[in-house]
Amino acid sequence: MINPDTLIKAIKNNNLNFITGVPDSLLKNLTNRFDTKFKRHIISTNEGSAVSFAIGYYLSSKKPAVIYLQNSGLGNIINPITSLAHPKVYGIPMLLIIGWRGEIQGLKQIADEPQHRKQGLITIDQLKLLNIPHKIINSKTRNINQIINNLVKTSKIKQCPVALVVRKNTFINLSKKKTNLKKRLLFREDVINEILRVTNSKNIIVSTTGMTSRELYEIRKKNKQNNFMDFLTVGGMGHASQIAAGIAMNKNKKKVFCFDGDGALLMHMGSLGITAKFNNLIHILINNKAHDSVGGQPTLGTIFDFSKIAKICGYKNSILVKKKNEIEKVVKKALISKKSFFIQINCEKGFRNNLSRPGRDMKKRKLLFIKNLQN
Ligand SMILES: Cc1ncc(C[n+]2csc(CCOP(=O)(O)OP(=O)(O)O)c2C)c(N)n1
Repeated sequence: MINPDTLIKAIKNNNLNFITGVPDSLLKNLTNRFDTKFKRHIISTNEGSAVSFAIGYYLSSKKPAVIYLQNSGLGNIINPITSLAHPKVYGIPMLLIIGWRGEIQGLKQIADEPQHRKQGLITIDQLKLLNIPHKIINSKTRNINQIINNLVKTSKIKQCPVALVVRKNTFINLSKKKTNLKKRLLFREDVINEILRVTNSKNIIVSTTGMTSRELYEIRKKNKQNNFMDFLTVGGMGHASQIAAGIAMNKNKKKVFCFDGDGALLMHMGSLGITAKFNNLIHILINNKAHDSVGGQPTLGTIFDFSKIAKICGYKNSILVKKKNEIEKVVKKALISKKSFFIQINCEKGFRNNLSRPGRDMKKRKLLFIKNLQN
């Protein structure tokens, strides 16, 4: 395996000193080093925004920035890359570091979650289509220095984005930190448990990407409750609330919950103004102030009061909850309210390490969801 500091050194040897991006579990052993290794490291809210920041950085420093992302973030960067950074437009040098979920080895795709199947399959073709010169590395790659030197050189000569594509288990973990679920603290799983105590099988729940959906699935299983009215937004991070809004618009006699995350909400925060329009929508933001599902990197949730933002965006009711014993009361209030409702619940980051994963047949889940929604 590669020591993440070897790659960081290679990047710095090329005089690249600014790094930004959105965290990813596959890259976490690398990205968790950035705060101490780079003078400037900004955790962005969206991969497309990170690329745009990099454009501004280049224009004002003449130096390429480094942007890290999971390959699912390619969807978010395609617009600023194609319409701005591509050599057919401005031609902006930058180095992308992309974690390759659902990677292809030889002719086979390694097993990964359903949301990574298609994205994993097309990642390299997408880079080719975007004319992004790239290099794939894995745990056995030895000539990291040379690879980075060549990529940066190409980026500067061709005035274009270049990419380093990283396979699973490439970097060793230099962090000694262990997450410790201290009993008396409030975690996301406790929050979901509390909410489910007051909801019933007629309520629709749309849950966000990452551990929220896994925990919802797990709690349903443990409580032997059916989960046919739960829509798990396993991919498309940041879009759960709009899915909930689409359902709420058509099912206006039913209460539709969105279980959102701070990282996810921040990714497309403008949509708050749309969700706020639906009076049967209960938007619950579980704010653990981190990208907990992919390594616990901090988000702007550390400083934002989302309940105030939601109010400004048009939610008729918006409440901040900090204690476990307040959750039930507030959710009950939301269930009888005739106006749109936003609830921010603050909690700690951390999750059990024996969480199971939702089944893999997403089409079957979709059909069950649609069928149950009609009743
Ligand atoms: C477009 C995109 N970028 C990055 C990811 C990787 N990813 C999955 S979950 C997650 C963290 C989500 O953070 P938050 O919404 O705060 O929820 P938490 O994990 O803290 O519960 C990230 C970055 C992704 N799935 N999609």
